[in-house]
Amino acid sequence: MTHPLLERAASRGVTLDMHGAVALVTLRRPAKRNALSDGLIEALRDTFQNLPAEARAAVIAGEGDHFCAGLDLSELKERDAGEGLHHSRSWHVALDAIQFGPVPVVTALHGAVVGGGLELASASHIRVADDSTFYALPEGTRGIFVGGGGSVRIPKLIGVARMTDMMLTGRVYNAIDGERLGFAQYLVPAGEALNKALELATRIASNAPLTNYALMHALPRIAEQPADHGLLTEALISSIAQSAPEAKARVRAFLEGKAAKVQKSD
Ligand code: 1HE
Repeated sequence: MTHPLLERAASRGVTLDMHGAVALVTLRRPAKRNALSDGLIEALRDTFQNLPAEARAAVIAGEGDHFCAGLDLSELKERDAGEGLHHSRSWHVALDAIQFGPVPVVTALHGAVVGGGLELASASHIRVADDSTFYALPEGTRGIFVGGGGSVRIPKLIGVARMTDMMLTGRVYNAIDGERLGFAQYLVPAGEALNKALELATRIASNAPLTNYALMHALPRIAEQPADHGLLTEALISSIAQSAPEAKARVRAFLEGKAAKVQKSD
């Protein structure tokens, strides 16, 4: 039986469909370019906090011509400082549920990936963009600031200077430049992002779960630790990962000539 919170999420515009071990999570508000209302943000949170146990990886996609137009500006009303703080924190909870949830997440990008839509994409682990994708942070020109974790996550992808430029000048990056700068790790022809994201997620789903866990939960924290702390954390997490029976079996399979070799890429 479906979890009641997943049913509520679907009624609010976030659906979940299993493709084998991959949970496909789709924003379904195309008439409003998947603008993120409070209801949609709560639905994303509930979905990622209640993924089916059989999910080993996830994909986020957007219905219609655009991935996501960011914050639902029609809900941007006068908030006092405390209300603004809690609104921003509610985005942090939802996007943390994606970045630090149970499984790696791939986003399939197309069309507008702007404002909060870019913040959402930045919380995932791999971004696949198609040729129609464009990236912008219109907050700067709308007199507001990022509030969904963008100031923490986006500089890690493209650097502080480029994010500052985007917000000060309203600069828009196209799909080719976006991949070159680090927004997306993959660039595919228009209409192909979802297929590529599902293909990658299926591959990720076959990894040893502890390796995926280490990549999601340990690597970003190690990268922020002082070097000597990071090296100790690395030693701890790598010793945990290699001790799993699955790791032993995979290494044995290679040594016995039963596992794939690393192939030179095209
Ligand atoms: C919206 C939104 C929205 C569209 N909130 N309703 N984000 C922005 O500043 C981006 C604003 N949106 C746009 O620039 C454009 O809509 C798009 C480039 C994304 C798409 O253009 P287009 O021509 O395909 O669609 P449209 O005709 O502009 O929009 C279709 C409808 O969606 C229209 O409503 P309608 O009732 O007139 O049909 C739009 O009003 C509506 N719509 N985007 C509300 N964002 C945690 S802090 C994060 C802060 C931010 O994200 S700020 C950036 C907000």
